[in-house]
Amino acid sequence: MSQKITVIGLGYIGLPTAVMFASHGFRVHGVDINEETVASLRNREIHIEEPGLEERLAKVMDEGRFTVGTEPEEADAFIIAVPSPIYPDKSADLSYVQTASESIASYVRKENLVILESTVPPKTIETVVIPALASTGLEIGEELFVAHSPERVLPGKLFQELVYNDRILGGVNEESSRRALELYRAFVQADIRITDATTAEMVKVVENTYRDVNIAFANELAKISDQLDVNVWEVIELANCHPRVNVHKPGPGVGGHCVAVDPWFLAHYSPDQPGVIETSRKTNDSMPAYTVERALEIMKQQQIAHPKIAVLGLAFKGNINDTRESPSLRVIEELQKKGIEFSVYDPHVTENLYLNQSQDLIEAISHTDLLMVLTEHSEFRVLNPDMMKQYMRSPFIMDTKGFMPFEQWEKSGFDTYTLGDSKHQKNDQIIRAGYAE
Ligand code: SAJ
Repeated sequence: MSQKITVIGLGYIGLPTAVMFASHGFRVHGVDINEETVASLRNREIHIEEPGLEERLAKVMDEGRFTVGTEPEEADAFIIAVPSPIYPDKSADLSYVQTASESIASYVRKENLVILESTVPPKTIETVVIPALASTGLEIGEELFVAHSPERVLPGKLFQELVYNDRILGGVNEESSRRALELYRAFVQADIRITDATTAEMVKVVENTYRDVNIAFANELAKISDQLDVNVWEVIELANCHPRVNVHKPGPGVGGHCVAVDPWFLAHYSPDQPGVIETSRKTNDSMPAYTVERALEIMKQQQIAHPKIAVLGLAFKGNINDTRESPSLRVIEELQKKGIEFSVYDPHVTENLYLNQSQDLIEAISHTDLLMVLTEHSEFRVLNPDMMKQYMRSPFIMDTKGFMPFEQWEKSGFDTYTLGDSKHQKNDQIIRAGYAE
């Protein structure tokens, strides 16, 4: 009989991970508290956009290797992959991790393995997960094995990264790490590095904090460049020619449920208040308002008294439909606060979140004065500027992600702008940087 895994939480990480194990010889039972999610999964419909997920899900369900429900089932291993958001005061909300850990306690048996995949503040296993399993009466590390195995995968590339990214595993003792390693070897083809649970918790948070601090640096450079009349994209591209420099890209802010959230799990421990982590968070959070300010300056320079802005992109990054913590939502809030007329279009976000959101590009851009590109969707790169110009009231475009082929837009008569380039240099003078992976 093959081994069985119960996965708690069928979201962006839990569902693909469950499907991955099911495709590698395990019987998997997926659990979600959301009945609608469970019902749609039973119909093989997925609620998240991830290449390859739908096909794989259908296959493992047809083979009877993957079942879903709202209640856990007994298994050899339990994987917890639930959200770990922050409260408005920026402290960690571990209620989902706690509830999930408690929910499996009555199904856990001797010799089982419990793995936490959710990103959490250091010491969560010790202070939340283990206490929640106390009711099992099992001795942790001897009869019940517990480990942290933080997910490190990028939405949109999940099925590659699950296999080929190195994985960090931190058990509460060596035997827990060893058992977790055996499990993940089923599909991980990269290095699996073993450490203790608290170090693993911290490593994961450090990775996203590194990214946030680096992006904040790039955003600060963009603001400085606007004052110095230099082009930040050129500055970063040239600085990154140095073999030991890797400045990330500026943009309208940092979104998603990871990079914009996880740094807070560390910032609270910093003896310097505010330390560099908190300051970086604040810099990145200041970018949506800065973006709107820049857009309005451009409109003023162009003597457009009552501009209408087309917001292109609601997702927090390119080619996905995820709007969680998206800077676009904050940009729209700013526009609303300032009473600026706008429309919204995102080819990946098929549900209308705003009254003035349209699923039709032409309708969204008609009679607008400025295209404000906030997300690097591939669809935007191949827009036809001649066609866009026909429907717009004025030919202005602001690309906050530095990825649009401006030469083409300029040929079609557009004035092109980005962040961190107030002098508005023409494309032939600058080097356009590729998007940092
Ligand atoms: N961004 C910039 N400038 C950049 C890079 C990104 O402004 O140079 C913005 C993006 O537009 C986006 C935000 O940052 O709004 C976050 O995007 P991301 O691609 O950095 O991160 P996520 O949230 O999609 O995924 C991250 C990844 N972490 C790292 O790369 C260290 C991923 O590996 C993690 O699994 C994921 O967080 C997670 O779940 O923790």
